[in-house]
Amino acid sequence: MTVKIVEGTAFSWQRTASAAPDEARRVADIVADVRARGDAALRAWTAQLDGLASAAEAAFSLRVPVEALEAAYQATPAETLEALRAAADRIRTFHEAQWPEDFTLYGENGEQMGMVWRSLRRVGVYAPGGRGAYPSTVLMDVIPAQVAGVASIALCSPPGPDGLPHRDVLAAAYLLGIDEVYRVGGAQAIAALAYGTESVQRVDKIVGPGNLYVALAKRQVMGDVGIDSIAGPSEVFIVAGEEANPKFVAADMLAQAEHDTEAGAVCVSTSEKLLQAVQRELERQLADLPRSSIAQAALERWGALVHVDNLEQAMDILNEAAPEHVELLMDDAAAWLPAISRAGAVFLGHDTPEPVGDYYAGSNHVLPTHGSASFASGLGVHDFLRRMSVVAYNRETLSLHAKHIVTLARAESLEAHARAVLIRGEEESTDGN
Ligand code: HSO
Ligand code: ZN
Repeated sequence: MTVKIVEGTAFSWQRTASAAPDEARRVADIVADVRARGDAALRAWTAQLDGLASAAEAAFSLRVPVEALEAAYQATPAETLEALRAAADRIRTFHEAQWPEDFTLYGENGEQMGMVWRSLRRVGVYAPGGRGAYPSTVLMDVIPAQVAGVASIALCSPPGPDGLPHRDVLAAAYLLGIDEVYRVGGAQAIAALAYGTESVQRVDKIVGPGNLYVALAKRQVMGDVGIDSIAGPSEVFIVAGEEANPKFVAADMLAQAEHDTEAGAVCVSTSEKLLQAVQRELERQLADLPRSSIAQAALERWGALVHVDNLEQAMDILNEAAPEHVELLMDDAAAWLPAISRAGAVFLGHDTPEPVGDYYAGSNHVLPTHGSASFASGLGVHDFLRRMSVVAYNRETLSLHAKHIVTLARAESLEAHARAVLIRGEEESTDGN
């Protein structure tokens, strides 16, 4: 396998997800069934798709008992728990710094206009099973919600062969104090969170990555409930200075590529010599990588080594691609930050490999993929808050503003709007003005 070296002028990276009409129809059926039949539908789909219950066990509880959460926690290696706890502390600190400020403007006629922030009341977190069952993602989804003051958090995750979600997912939930966990996955979980069933109370917003069925279901329920984003396969875009270490570049490309056969990894450089060295390093490091077949498939489809004439051209290609992760493996990395306008997260310098952000720095690893960094940002405290505007007038302010308000109301043929203002001018003021 060789990742080809291409010229920047010939390179484009359009990572749009392909339409999946058949799957979308299946998902629509599942969502409709959960809306119509509630728990009975959840059990039926869970039995069918996750092989959880035989007919005799058809009444299994959808909620995971707290004892099972505790048992998962106890069964998790101490060093894993210690690392999760340390990561959780750092993620909490980073997210606490994100709380936005309320503000009030005082107008010159005595009016007040402000903006206040309020927490969402109830949030659903989806944690994938199988190969994507990452406890680190549970931390990334739950902690911002907790920091934002969300009072009620439910977690859904598909059951494995033992009838329970992945042990480490349960352990991470328990560590964060989450005790409302359902062994339900896929489109049926998203439908349950969006519309509610007998067992699962509906939520205001759903966050968390998932497979194609989860992504399609999120798209279908969006609007009836808030959703974070539709996460696609992970991707990294590396800008390597001539001084970059090819071993580091290759290692960082593989760290993305091992996620998924659709993951993406690109390195752009002005040095053809460096790109050739990266090419050789990729081969060498792939050889003994446990997930080499996944990484190799990803590199074949979405891997590229791009030669550019100058770094300005590199930045143009980067901003056009709007990738999830950017690494600047350059001596003067920070100096190039102002040139980057469209990326999920940026990692500066030779010693900031992206896994630092996946696990430990404290920044969130739920980030916009597939070019959606052109309009979206990574998950954070804001995603669990709402803004409310607040306005306060007194009688004098109202009389001073009445003329324009009445004019605009009548221009829109809304006479009652005009009268709601005018009627106050005819009454004695009760507020001392
Ligand atoms: N790189 C993934 C997150 C992740 N990595 C989880 C390891 N575990 C998407 O940002
Ligand atoms: Zn990762």
